[in-house]
Amino acid sequence: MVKMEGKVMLRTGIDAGLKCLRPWLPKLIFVAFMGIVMSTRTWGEDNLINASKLEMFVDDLPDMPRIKGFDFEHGVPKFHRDLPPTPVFAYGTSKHTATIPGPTIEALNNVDTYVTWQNHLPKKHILPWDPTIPTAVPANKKGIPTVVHLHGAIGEPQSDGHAQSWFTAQFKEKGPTWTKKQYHYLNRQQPGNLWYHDHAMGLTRVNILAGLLGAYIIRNPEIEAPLGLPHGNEFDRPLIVFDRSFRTDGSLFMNSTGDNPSIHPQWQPEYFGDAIIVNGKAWPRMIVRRRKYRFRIINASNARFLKFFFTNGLGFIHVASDSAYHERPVMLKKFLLAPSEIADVIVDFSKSKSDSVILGNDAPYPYPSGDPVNESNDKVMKFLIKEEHEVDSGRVPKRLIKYPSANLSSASETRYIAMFEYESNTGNPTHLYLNAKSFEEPVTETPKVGATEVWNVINLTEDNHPLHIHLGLFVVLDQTELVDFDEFKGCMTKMNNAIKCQISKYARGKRVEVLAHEKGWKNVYKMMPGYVTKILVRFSYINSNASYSFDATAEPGYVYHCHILDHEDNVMMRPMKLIK
Ligand SMILES: *[C@@H]1O[C@H](CO)[C@@H](O)[C@H](O)[C@H]1NC(C)=O
Ligand SMILES: *[C@@H]1O[C@H](CO)[C@@H](O)[C@H](O)[C@H]1NC(C)=O
Ligand SMILES: *[C@@H]1O[C@H](CO)[C@@H](O)[C@H](O)[C@H]1NC(C)=O
Ligand SMILES: *[C@@H]1O[C@H](CO)[C@@H](O)[C@H](O)[C@H]1NC(C)=O
Ligand SMILES: *[C@@H]1O[C@H](CO)[C@@H](O)[C@H](O)[C@H]1NC(C)=O
Ligand SMILES: *[C@@H]1O[C@H](CO)[C@@H](O)[C@H](O)[C@H]1NC(C)=O
Ligand SMILES: CC(=O)N[C@H]1CO[C@H](CO)[C@@H](O)[C@@H]1O
Ligand SMILES: [Cu+2]
Repeated sequence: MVKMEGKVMLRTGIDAGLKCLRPWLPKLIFVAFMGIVMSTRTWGEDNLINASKLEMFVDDLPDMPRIKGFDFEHGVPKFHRDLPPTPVFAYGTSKHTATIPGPTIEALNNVDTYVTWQNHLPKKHILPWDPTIPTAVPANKKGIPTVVHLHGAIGEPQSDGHAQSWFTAQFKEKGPTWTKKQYHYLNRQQPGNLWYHDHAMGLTRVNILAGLLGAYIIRNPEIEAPLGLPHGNEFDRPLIVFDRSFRTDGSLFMNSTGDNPSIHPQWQPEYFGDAIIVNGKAWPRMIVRRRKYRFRIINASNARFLKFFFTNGLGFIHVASDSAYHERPVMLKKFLLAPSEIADVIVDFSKSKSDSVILGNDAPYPYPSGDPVNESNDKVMKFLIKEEHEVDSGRVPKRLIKYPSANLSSASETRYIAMFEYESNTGNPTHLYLNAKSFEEPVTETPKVGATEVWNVINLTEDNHPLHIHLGLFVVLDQTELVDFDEFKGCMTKMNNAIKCQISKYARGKRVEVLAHEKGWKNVYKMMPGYVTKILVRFSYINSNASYSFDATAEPGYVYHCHILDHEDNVMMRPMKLIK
């Protein structure tokens, strides 16, 4: 069942020797299995684990198997030494090798990857979901719809994992835009960090919460090897961070009662778990050598923002953000990661004055105006640093990779994207829309292939929404506070037209600088409440002047959406269709 041609060649990633193998490197083809590890449980609220009773830093940080061809010993997932095994949905190449997060897929620039994503999920979900929000429901009501999106990919629409391209087990039932079984990832884009995850209409938050996510790395040894960054499986590690709550029997807990149950029986506007999980373990520990490491940190939380720092003052050297390298490394003591944002950092443990250090988090939740962190969610993981000093082969060059800078005068179109949140008369959120439009309304964003566009994202809500655009990459130009906000919001609520509401009259408040480590090309960015964020979106490669190697105008097109999964599902998401 598992066909993995090219596995040996893909084994060591950035090996200089890889270069000469490339001409005959075959494509990587494999079948990904989405399955469940144990039986289902009830959705009740009794017997919740108080996560602060779990001792921290007792489990070793796992490294997910890499789809490159070595075996991984694997049992039923346990999120903590003192928790019973947890039923999850997991990706893997077989039921026995499935892990949460799923295996890390390593791809090479210009080497195509073909994946047949098979659905082996059970008939019933292990988490509560809500049929009153626009949701993929198979006609025979049997099986769990799923579809896989490769976040950060510049690829064909047929393999993009459109929310309506879902399918159930054995492809028995399919969503309206389903096109094919075998997805084709072109990997022509710049080297960087992507991740794959479920994207089924109305089920993304629960399918990802259940475990359907994993890392995907595109490498380009010719460009990356000369940088000399720490590399190899020991020193170059994905850290996939998310928060989860558990019952005493080990099962995942998600509230089955909505905060507005007469309208939406289950949906809540944000999921927060009270245990912080890294690579599938709650507050793990990792023994490190006294040298540099590279961590590709993916925030795979539904709604929790994370603000990372080291308790002993150790810094991070940011080398890339989302799927693209920075031009120059950026030194930071602290940084904020929204859901689905990726920080690629170098940490030099030889600079540590102590022999252990905790990676902490102090982002309030919901971000930015929610509760402060407490002593359980203010910690992420612990590093135990070996005593011996050693010669460090890894380095951080002064210059990384330069891509074309944002050129505002090349923009051919200006769009206004307003974020709305609606409330019931009890003041609880009922749904969120982009441009006051449901997902079903006809497509309004139709960029030309190769175009550069200005999108003014107007956040009329109280939350910070991480906006993600499929296919396109963008640069954040500026963030300007809206003055006389209530007046402007009143007009927008009535007319939903930023120009008629004279946005230029209101967008003249405080300007917030874009931080150095967020100035490069991104695919998710935090849209501040009460601000207009101007981004320059590019619908072409940044690493070459070639036009897309696929037909980006094909059906079913793409989407753009808020990456707080609970918002995306209800339905802060709109279609996007490229045109010629
Ligand atoms: C969990 O335990 C901690 C410390 O023992 C306590 O402060 C906290 O209130 C408890 N939380 C709940 C929800 O019971
Ligand atoms: C921290 O907050 C979470 C969620 O609000 C709660 O469940 C947990 O018990 C708190 N922990 C402590 C130690 O107070
Ligand atoms: C579940 O949500 C309901 C409605 O918002 C709330 O009343 C209840 O306290 C929540 N339960 C837990 C365990 O958080
Ligand atoms: C992860 O993303 C969520 C949702 O945007 C965000 O609330 C949380 O702070 C992020 N966590 C980290 C560690 O970046
Ligand atoms: C910016 O775009 C304009 C219009 O396409 C072009 O004339 C100009 O050369 C570009 N500037 C740079 C620095 O690339
Ligand atoms: C793209 O074209 C520009 C202008 O002709 C050139 O300066 C640049 O080097 C090219 N970029 C790549 C990646 O080939
Ligand atoms: C109505 C509303 O949500 N206003 C918020 C807009 O954003 C500012 C800045 O974060 C908040 O202070 C307002 O409460
Ligand atoms: Cu949102």
